[in-house]
Amino acid sequence: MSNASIFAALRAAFPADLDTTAIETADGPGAPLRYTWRDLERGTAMLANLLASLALPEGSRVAVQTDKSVEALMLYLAVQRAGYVYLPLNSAYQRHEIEYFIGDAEPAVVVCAPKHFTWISRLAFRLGTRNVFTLGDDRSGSLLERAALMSEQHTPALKRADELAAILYTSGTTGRSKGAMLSHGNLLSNARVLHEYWGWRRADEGGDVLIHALPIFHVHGLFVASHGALLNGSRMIWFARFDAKGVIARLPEASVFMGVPTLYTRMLAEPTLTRAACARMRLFISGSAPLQVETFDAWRERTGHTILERYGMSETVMLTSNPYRAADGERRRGTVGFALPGVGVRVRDEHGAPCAAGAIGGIEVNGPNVFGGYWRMPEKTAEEFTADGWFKTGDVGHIDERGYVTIVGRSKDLVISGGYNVYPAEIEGLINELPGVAESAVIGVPHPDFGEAVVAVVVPKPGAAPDGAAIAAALKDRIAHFKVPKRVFVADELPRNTMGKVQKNLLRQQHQGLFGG
Ligand code: MLC
Ligand code: AMP
Repeated sequence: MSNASIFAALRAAFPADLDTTAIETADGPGAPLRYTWRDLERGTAMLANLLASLALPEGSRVAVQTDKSVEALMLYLAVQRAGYVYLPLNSAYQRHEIEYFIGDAEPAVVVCAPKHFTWISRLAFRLGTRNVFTLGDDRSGSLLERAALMSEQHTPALKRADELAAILYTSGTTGRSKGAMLSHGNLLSNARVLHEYWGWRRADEGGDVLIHALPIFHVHGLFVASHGALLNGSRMIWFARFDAKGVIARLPEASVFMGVPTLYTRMLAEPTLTRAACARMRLFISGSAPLQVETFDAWRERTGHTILERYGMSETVMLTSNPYRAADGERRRGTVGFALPGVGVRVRDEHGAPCAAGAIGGIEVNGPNVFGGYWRMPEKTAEEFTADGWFKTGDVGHIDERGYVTIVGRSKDLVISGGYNVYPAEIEGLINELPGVAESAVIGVPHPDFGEAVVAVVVPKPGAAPDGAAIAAALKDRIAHFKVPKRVFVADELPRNTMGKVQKNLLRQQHQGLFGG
């Protein structure tokens, strides 16, 4: 059997000269730090040997909540190298959220930041996890201490394409997060398609250099960006945190940048973003949230570059992309481009009938990139696939005669704020538990920085007078802060239709000018 492991494919793409730079840090403790390809080879081997020494059952999950660092990327690669299942967790998640993920995924190993060890280890041991390690953003912690004792030789695990490689939790519309199960085949097929479609240049073709400034706990930073550079043997300039001025200062050394729209609007606010700064750049890619046409136009005007917008999901990795090569068509603003090679994208009406070109309906997809289902939720999985095996994305849009896909909305009740997904049902459930609250509605309203911002409207219980700021403060103790409403309004009642359903569209209209967006 040939090895279908994502790690094996990435390793095979390392340059022949392992002593050249693979990653250079731009910020964080000790920056600039230079990691060679040999460092990645050795580091991942030692970490994989550490995992192997734990004699974990096949298919064990390794849950990771750490700050972004090159060692954290190595840990991801080592989990793939050792053949286990990687489970990344947003570093903003708090106890309430972490408890759910560990309880649901039952990881054999948990790796956390040293500052969280006390509570996370207690929680993990109670939920049955045997191994808890720490990893700091400054190379501190028990993970690297233990790995340092391991051999630098490790034979990558042999994997079939359908074997599980990662679980990415996406919040559910009913409030319970679902773990999207991605296989080696899902990850590798998508990485290869993007490698070809976006024309990655190897060293002998001018050598792409990627600025990596996204978090590595989501599809965008972890798979699209990291796999893209690694599969091409390309150097990365590594930002632990996005910083508009800092990124612009490094553009002259780079050729590829990937970001969510907020990163583009923040860079546009900097006078140092000029044509000269972007002169060596080959490709700017945007995704994870809608790119405003104003941003698209302003970027072209200021830099001379046309942002390439693409569309994907945790469940499917990348689905569509505007063309890279002019011969394939223009990068059309407001669209997410064409279905990627090998990916099926179709639009269906509410009865499941095909929509004509240009007609709006639910977007459904299939292909080797589409996940196998939600972790331990077979009914939920069955609901999200059509009888003929297409995945219902929950996005609403249309496809024109040329094949350009446009997303016009979502049938799922979801807010995307600065590229992070927030599910109103989760926040409403927590608000409704607070004293004095009868009910609530959480909506997304236009926001100049985050695209959409989370806002809540709360109805008090009779005689109660809950305070909006106090509600937001109470939520900050419970959930990741990016999910906490930026504003909380108190109202006598929520608008409802004749069926009794809350009319969120009316609330959105009422508050649309809130942030001047
Ligand atoms: C941070 N905050 C946010 C926020 N990010 N609030 C709303 N939405 C966001 N996205 C809040 C924090 O909670 C904090 O609040 C305050 O802002 C400052 O925090 P910070 O950490 O200093 O913020 P900053 O570094 O400026 O972060 C902004 C950002 C970040 C845009 C750089 O959000 C980011 O990296 N977004 C990218 C997300 C991403 O990679 N998505 C890809 C998903 S994959 P307080 O109250 O604590 O002060 C996917 C599939 C696909 O969707 O197609 O790619
Ligand atoms: P996630 O669950 O974090 O993977 O988010 C996936 C969702 O992000 C998709 O279902 C879309 O709603 C949204 N999304 C991703 N890329 C784009 C894009 N380019 N334009 C609009 N929405 C996008």
